[in-house]
Amino acid sequence: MGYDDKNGQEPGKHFADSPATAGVDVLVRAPAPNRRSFLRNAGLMTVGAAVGMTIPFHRNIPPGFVPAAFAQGDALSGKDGLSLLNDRPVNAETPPELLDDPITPTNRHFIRNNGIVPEDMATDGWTLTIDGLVDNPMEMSIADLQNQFEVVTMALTLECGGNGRAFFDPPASGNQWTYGAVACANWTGVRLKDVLETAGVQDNVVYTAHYGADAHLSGDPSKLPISRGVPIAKAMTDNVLIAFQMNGEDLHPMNGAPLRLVVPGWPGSCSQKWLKRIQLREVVHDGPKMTGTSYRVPAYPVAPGTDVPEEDFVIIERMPVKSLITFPANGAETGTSTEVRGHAWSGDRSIDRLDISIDFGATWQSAELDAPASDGAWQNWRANVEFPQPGYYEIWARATDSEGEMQPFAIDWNPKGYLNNTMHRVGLKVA
Ligand SMILES: Nc1nc2c(c(=O)[nH]1)N[C@H]1C(S)=C(S)[C@@H](COP(=O)(O)O)O[C@H]1N2
Ligand SMILES: [Mo]
Repeated sequence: MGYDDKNGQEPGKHFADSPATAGVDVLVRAPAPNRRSFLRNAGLMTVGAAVGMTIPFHRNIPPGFVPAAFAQGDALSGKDGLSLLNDRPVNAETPPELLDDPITPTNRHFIRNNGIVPEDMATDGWTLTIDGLVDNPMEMSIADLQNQFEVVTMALTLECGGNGRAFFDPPASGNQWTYGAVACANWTGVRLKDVLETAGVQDNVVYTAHYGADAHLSGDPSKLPISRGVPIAKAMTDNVLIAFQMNGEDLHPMNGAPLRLVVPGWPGSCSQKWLKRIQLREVVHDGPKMTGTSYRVPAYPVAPGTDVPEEDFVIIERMPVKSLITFPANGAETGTSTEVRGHAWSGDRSIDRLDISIDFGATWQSAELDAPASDGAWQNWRANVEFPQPGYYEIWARATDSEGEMQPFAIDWNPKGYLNNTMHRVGLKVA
């Protein structure tokens, strides 16, 4: 489980701030010959394609090793302003103010990898297998999926189960996500439900098991980095997609090209990237990161720092009600009135109201709230606020969902640092 906790990041480091990488072409850069340079995580095919040349001795290159000349930056190529939390595996989040768009552009969609990205992400020749407890096991190309099933486009929110972990006290090990392991892109694909219905779901099925083409960090081909699943009832809902496009283009290599699952409203880990196989099972899936304490929380509230026995952990299903302020940015200077805006979401539910406070929670005003662009999309909101006089203010945002659940002020602590849905606060200097 050591890899699970791997955490060699530089908190808060802004990728775009690095003079070694900003706007510089991958080929002309000579990276510092340190260990990190040799351990960058990117597929050789990706690198090969990026530089347009073959690597004659490629067979000798160990798994996970990326040629030094191409080391830095390729993992985040095509991404804009993301903060790199870890480079092996690649984990990068988006500062809240860069998540301001109603639909998240691909270049601002976070990246959460558990292993080494596949070397071959070509659409041609990619197959998806549906097997296990089905009447007709299937193996389909991406073209087969497109031809045999209705193709739909939906805006869907993906949030990592560990988003907000950085604020746990005592701290929880793992990627120190702050706010930005969440996004809502337009995904195009076919409904998982339609595919499973064609395969014929047998009566005794309880759970799915998802398999991707990425490799374990150790390079050991007998190990998988992650293989999770969902209860069959969730898999059969209308907004779970097998997606081959993101915002109208091929999937970004780091977001699962050429094929992935998108399971909105549940921990992002359910949304297998580089999807190769879905197996239906008569028992809850037990793949890597399904068991133990991975993506699980204690079945009951615990005091911060409690040592909870493993058998008392339960699998996280829907993600809780949450919101984000995307404008103004934390620390911004404004005049005595400003627009405030952001997004709100709640797994498998809709948002009923979004309130904001400028006086540390004493009084609240409700924001204008849009309907979701589709079932499973976050909801955009905005409000105009007036400040009585210049000075330091905080804007707090608090969403309430369709079941009346409201964001808390304090973290509901759990050992692995999941599900932090506390209110987002933005500090402003009002001039
Ligand atoms: N094959 C595979 N799928 C995966 C992962 C992974 O490491 N490998 N990470 C999961 C996790 S933990 C999250 S939060 C989401 C992140 O999706 P993104 O990188 O497109 O933002 O992908 C999920 N799917
Ligand atoms: Mo995640």
